[in-house]
Amino acid sequence: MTHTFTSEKDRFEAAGQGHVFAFWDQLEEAARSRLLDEAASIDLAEIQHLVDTLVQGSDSQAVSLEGLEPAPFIKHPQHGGDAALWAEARGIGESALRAGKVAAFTVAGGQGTRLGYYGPKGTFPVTPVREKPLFAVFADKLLAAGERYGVRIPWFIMTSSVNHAATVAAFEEADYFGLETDQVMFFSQGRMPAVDFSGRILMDNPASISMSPDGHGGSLRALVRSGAIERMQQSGIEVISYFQVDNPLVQVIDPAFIGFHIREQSEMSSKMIPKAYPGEKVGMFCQQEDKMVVLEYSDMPMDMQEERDADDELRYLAGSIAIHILDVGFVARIGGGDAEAQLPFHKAVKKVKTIDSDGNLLHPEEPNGVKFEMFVFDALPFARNPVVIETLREDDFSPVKNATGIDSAESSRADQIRQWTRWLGAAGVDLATDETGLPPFTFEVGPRFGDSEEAFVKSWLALEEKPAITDGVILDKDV
Ligand code: UD2
Repeated sequence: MTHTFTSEKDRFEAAGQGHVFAFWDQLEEAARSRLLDEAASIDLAEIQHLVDTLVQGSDSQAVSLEGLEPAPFIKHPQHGGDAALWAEARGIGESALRAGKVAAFTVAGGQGTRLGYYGPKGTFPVTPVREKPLFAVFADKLLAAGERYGVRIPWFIMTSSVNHAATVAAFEEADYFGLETDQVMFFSQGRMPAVDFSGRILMDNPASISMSPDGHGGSLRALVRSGAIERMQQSGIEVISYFQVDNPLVQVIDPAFIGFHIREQSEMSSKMIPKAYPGEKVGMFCQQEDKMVVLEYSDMPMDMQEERDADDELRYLAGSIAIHILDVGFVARIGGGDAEAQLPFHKAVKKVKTIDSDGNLLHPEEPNGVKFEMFVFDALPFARNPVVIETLREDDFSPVKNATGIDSAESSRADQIRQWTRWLGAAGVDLATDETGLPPFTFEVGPRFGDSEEAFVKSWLALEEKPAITDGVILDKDV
């Protein structure tokens, strides 16, 4: 260890970051070894470059708007899209599913601080009656799709060092939510150190660097580094259905989406929803110099977000809801470190708990540091034939991000009930609702009873005794 310590200390001192080892003499053996591991994982040249460009550079965070145009997208049949084309895409996707070429992938490494919930976000209870956690909802959707297509769909879950052990423990405790143990693979994403505004690496405590997850864009590197991509290649998986951990409405397996991706020989495809209002806080799909890009709402001036076309529709209409299809070969290339296709880092200015030069803990009241994150949608400009398809918000997107109000547990529960109410209506059962489509009571439908209107209607019609839909009713396969 002495040799490693000497070489690491030299490396950090040469980069002006020698303070990382300031308390070395006072540390126990185990703490020294952990600190050395943390230090060794840091690419100091990369940090210096990020400090020069993002923290101290005059161009920091400036995003070019030059040549920006709205991106084209494939319209949903309910909004004038070509129904025959969608049916064809669905057929292609279903064939890929039956052939076992599709895996599901959830990014679940985030810290979930806005929600004020300190377990892994996937364990947050979301369904209205049984209060099933997000992971259970996704597992049921995978079971439903697996039964439909006669396959066992593998599920890859990216965690971070903050929640890896707790995530695995939650699956073990819940018997993998009905999935088989070897159907699920967990891996932890990479980390990046936080720096102060002068570029000094911040220490979390005398024995540890302040490190945080490297963003959902880190998933591409992590998929490769963890061996997940190799495992997919060995088992004949060709496409990955990517979604975030916070969205119980997501169609975790959507055959039409998969089909469009394959039909267009795309390397990365995405879903959009029309923005509800100009300032809605989602990224926007745009075209720039013939490349597909996503621009965060904070990077586009409000007057551009408010521009309208001749039909009085928002020009920058296509909101990103972070649902993608990724080609396994594409992830292998980008995540494997293709020098021509590096995802950029973005900076986030935050309050970072840290220590002073005597090792005393500081709890800053104002932002004192910068964290670095990659975003997965920054892979789009490197993808061949990126395709964007429209989806219906009410059938794909109702994230749980905040404790109350918009995008909260409450709004998401209501959106789930509205969806099941619409499906009941399609099956001929009209519930009395308010003007938003919400009945005055709570009930629940499990994905294995119905994970789409079509599947729901089929299950409902097959019921010999149809229950009255009242408060607390549960419709599910084994209920
Ligand atoms: C993201 C998008 C936004 C919109 C919205 C839809 C960005 C910058 N913005 O906003 O445009 O599409 O989602 O819901 O992406 N995660 C990790 N590791 C990390 C960081 C995040 O796995 O290091 C996961 C996290 O667990 C979650 C997802 O990525 O599943 C989204 O993270 P977020 O909550 O930070 O994204 P948000 O709401 O700012």
